[in-house]
Amino acid sequence: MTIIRVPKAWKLPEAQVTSKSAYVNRRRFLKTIANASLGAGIVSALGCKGSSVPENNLVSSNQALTATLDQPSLEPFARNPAFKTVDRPITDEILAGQYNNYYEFGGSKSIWRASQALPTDNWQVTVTGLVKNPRTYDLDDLLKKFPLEERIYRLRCVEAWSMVLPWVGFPMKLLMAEVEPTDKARFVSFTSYYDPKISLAPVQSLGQKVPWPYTEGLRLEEMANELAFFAVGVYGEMLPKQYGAPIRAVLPWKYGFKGAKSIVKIDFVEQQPATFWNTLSPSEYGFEDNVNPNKPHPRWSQKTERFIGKGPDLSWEERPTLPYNGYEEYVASLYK
Ligand SMILES: Nc1nc2c(c(=O)[nH]1)N[C@H]1C(S)=C(S)[C@@H](COP(=O)(O)O)O[C@H]1N2
Ligand SMILES: [Mo]
Repeated sequence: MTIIRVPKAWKLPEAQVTSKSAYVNRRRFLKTIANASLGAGIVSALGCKGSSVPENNLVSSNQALTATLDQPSLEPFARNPAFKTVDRPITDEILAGQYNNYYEFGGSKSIWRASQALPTDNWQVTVTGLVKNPRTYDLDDLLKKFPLEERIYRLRCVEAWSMVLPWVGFPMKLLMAEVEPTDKARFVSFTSYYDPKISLAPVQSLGQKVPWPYTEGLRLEEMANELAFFAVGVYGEMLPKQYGAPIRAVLPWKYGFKGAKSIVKIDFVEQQPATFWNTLSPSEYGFEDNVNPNKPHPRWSQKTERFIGKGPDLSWEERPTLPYNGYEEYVASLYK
């Protein structure tokens, strides 16, 4: 594992609870230093396919980047008291906005620029398959129909880095109540937007045959869990494109790859659906993978993670991986 260590001691945040106003202030601060070059560097240790290729120009803060993060506010929304805080601070917006996985736009973390090609106007999400009320929703329908709430969740990538993000969205179970899956439905499949014309040249590390579009899936009991969330925003505003605008799945007890971005189709099915990473490499990316320190990835340990949320200088702290990413009380019963 090759990592450039950024020499900055980890300090506990001023407060465990980062209030909305605190991060909004932080955000203003970050925007005022938007032109400062932060000059540090970090190397992606693994990559979903285990490469140790250095990330180029990862740490930067410039106007083009902050412009991508400047989105319409989603307020008013409730702040769900159950998810107001976790045991670590919210990741800086400028950092999180330039450290993304979105393979449609390239195989590095620095896809924020390329992902701006994603066309999000007049977005529609089709809910289909084994449901009583199939329907195609405009994004506005979804925003009007479901009360928005903010939830601060840990995010743990299978590559062993982690962040904390303040999502805005609605629980998946509310959509289920609307569309009413039939008794036959046992799984759900999410399909991400895909257009080979706007995506980058094929990511070489993925090999020859890549099963686009990106798909992911859940058992229906997982989808109905309290934690399962559709995010339409982050940091109080609509999702920037690099996060998977305008709607993506967030499943905080599972590895990040389960959270399909830029969803265009939600399909209720009887059989376990094929998924992108599972099709590419079934032994490395299981359909039902949950964050689990005791189940190593075939090519690396999952015992610890690199929490890269400390600040815009990209310093990070190695922390023990939590079973179910710290959400055991909500989800352990699903896996008895
Ligand atoms: N469509 C699509 N969704 C995706 C991915 C992707 O490459 N394409 N990457 C996944 C992975 S591996 C992770 S860790 C998260 C990253 O989300 P973030 O960039 O918002 O932190 O998105 C997931 N959803
Ligand atoms: Mo990931």
